[in-house]
Amino acid sequence: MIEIYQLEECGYCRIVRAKLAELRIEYKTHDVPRDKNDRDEVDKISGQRLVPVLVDRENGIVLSDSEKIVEYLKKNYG
Ligand SMILES: N[C@@H](CCC(=O)N[C@@H](CS)C(=O)NCC(=O)O)C(=O)O
Repeated sequence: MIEIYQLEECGYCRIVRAKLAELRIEYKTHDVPRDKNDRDEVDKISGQRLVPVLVDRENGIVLSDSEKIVEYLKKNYG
């Protein structure tokens, strides 16, 4: 299942959640700490500390940046 590292109030994360909903993709969320200094798990997974981050384990994909994530979802799940 697709996983998203995110914050509920983050506008970029909202864009990604909206695309997932539009494409009717099931996903699991991981809410990250507000302070990016506390986002060691995000850093370990993606090499940076901003959210959203998408993890698509089935396809071995880890993506950060909402625009890249939306493009990936459209191309692969649209
Ligand atoms: N260009 C990135 C921007 C992501 C971004 O700025 N995320 C914010 C949350 S909305 C963040 O993680 N900020 C942490 C910080 O800068 O301390 C995208 O489109 O995903």
